[in-house]
Amino acid sequence: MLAREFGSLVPGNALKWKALRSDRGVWTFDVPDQMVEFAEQNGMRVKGHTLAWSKESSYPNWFLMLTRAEQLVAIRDHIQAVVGRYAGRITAWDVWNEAMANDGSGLLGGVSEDDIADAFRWAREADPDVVLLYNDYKIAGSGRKSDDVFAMLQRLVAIGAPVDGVGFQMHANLADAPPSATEIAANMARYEGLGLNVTISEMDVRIADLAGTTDERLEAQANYYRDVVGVCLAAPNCLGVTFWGFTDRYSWIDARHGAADPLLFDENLAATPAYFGVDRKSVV
Ligand code: 9MR
Repeated sequence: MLAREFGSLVPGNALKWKALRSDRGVWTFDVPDQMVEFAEQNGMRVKGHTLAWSKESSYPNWFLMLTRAEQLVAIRDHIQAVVGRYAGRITAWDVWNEAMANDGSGLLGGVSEDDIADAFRWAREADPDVVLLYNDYKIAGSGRKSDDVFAMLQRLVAIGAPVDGVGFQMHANLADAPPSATEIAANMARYEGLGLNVTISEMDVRIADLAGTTDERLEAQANYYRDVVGVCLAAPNCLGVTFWGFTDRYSWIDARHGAADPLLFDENLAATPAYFGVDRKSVV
């Protein structure tokens, strides 16, 4: 199904620190290697996720025991090794994931903009051609966090850090007023003004908490998928759309929020109305 339906693949967890490096000195590349080979055999592109992440729980314990200075050296070594290993095979990387606070208090966890700039430089050195992205949630539409991330990327561009674009995660809950297509289009346009690309990087659309009949909820979901994907298609700087999973059977939403139906294929792998709402040209 992946090969038939999609043109690009993102290992959802297999390239994360915890998966690659659960023990210090041990690298576990077998799963991502298989995924990259699968993609190549099927003519799919691969995006990597993610080289650094401000959330502590995304790192193995041995990393958390290091001093801040040692952690930065470890991040440099990690980026050189992982980006270098897949150079020319992975076409885009999420370099830093979720660095910004939701409440306007700036960067999380003692990370500085210089640290983030360095990570982009190390990734660029390891692969001169790969697309380098900053990735975060609550930044697709308007609002404080969206503005904070934009301002940070503006500063990174101004100092010449090799940032190519930004990923809008797009974990949407239709019962919780997700950003409108108009807002997302305006946000993509301001990034275009900065010379940066955008992607819709982790889209899923929760409808479990929405009022109405099942058919009405599924229709609202299909409309939202269609509208957001349409915004990307119409924006000259939007590189593509990634869905955070393809079947509801394995969505993270089920584990985190209970039963839900956020994706293009249901738990039995049948296409949902949302699948038919998405213009397939956009699934790159
Ligand atoms: O879907 C992912 C889930 O299986 C993992 O347990 C979790 C922790 O690594 O990460 C989930 O994916 C997250 C992504 O890496 C970053 N943005 C938010 C995603 C959903 O939590």
